[in-house]
Amino acid sequence: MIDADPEPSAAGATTGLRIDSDRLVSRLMALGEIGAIDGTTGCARLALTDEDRAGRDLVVTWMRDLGLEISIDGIGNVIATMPGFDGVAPVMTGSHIDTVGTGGRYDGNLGVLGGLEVIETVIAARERGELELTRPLAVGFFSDEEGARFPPDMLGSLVYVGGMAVEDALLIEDANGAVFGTELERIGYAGPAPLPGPAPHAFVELHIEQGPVLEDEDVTIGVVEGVQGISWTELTLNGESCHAGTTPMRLRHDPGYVAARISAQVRELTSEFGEPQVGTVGAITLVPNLVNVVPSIATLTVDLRNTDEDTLQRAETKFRGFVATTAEAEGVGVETRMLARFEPVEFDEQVIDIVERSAGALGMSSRRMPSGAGHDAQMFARVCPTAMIFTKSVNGISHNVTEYTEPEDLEAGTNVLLQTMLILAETEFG
Ligand code: HGY
Ligand code: MN
Ligand code: MN
Repeated sequence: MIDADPEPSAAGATTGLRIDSDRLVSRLMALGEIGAIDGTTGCARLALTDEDRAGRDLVVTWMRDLGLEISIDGIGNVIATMPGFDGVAPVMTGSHIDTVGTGGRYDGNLGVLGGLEVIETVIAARERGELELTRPLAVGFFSDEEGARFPPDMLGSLVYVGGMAVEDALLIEDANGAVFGTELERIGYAGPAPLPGPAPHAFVELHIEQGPVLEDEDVTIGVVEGVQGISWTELTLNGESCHAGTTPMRLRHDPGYVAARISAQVRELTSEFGEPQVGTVGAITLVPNLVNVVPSIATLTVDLRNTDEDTLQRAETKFRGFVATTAEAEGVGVETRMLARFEPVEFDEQVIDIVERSAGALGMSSRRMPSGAGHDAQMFARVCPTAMIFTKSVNGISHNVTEYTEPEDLEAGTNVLLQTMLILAETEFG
């Protein structure tokens, strides 16, 4: 039994146990080689691609080597649990190993491999008789967290917690018409485990911050209190293609012009609303995309986020009004498709407090903060006490091949995860 003092002593939290950071970093580098982008330290493992399959196979091998019980469910989530606890609800950690197209080696991967490292450390301590647990620890990776290929993001964990029927999720198509369920079968990860999945005792996710705050303030650990609201919209603007030289401006119905105006307005809207409002037009495609042809179609995506739901709704209303007015003035038709919409999420105060005290007990500086990015933890917050741990991102960069986190910060975050999971295993929630 760990000296299960939920008040970890300053000497070293609940136990002097520490992770093996060399082993953690070597696994992160090995996984990062799968889908590696030539000439960079980045990698591309879009959900359900061959690269994603290869990454999954590697991590599942590591899970099996530890003797963990592995479940794969109907949306492709993989959860590995310490055996021998007769179905007692686990303390679960995890994240994702799919990446965006210009991804780094740490986004999501740290949460999965950090969780695996914690479990390996705990298994060894138990074998040495230094530790007893009343609850198992589990680590998972959840399908299609990025949503970059199959929107919405956090799809696997959303289905796991019952936020979307698996039947509906399996029908989602990517931009080329590939179907989620078909791709999942193709890579061999359509599993038998039931959905929604069983709620864990508690869930805590380790993740890189992906922003500049911890580095700017030189704080080691982010104690994440919640996740901001997310609104993803896809717009298809239908105009009329014509000759770029012969067609007078007054006769044009140019969706490319409307798309450009929308993109500029999204930026202006964030200035008008002020922080923390953010807005991004990440994808614009024109058809036929030729120098001397006024486009017939423009497709673009708009990502709006805010920590406050009412403000996010006001931003959506303002943006939609602008789209309607601008398109009408140009004689361009508009088709709208919501790709993702999640309200802001607040994490559990007790778990937040345990993360904060674990960092303090390990002598690490920490600060409370919201998450600007979406994470699988925001879905688990629907079914169990949940919070997150952030560790620094160099230059605050992520979703970029130069994404980097120093080894000592990878180690710090994973040791806080270790302590937090051990305390959660001994904590009963009201
Ligand atoms: O988009 C996000 O916030 C996350 O990276 N899926
Ligand atoms: Mn992530
Ligand atoms: Mn990401």
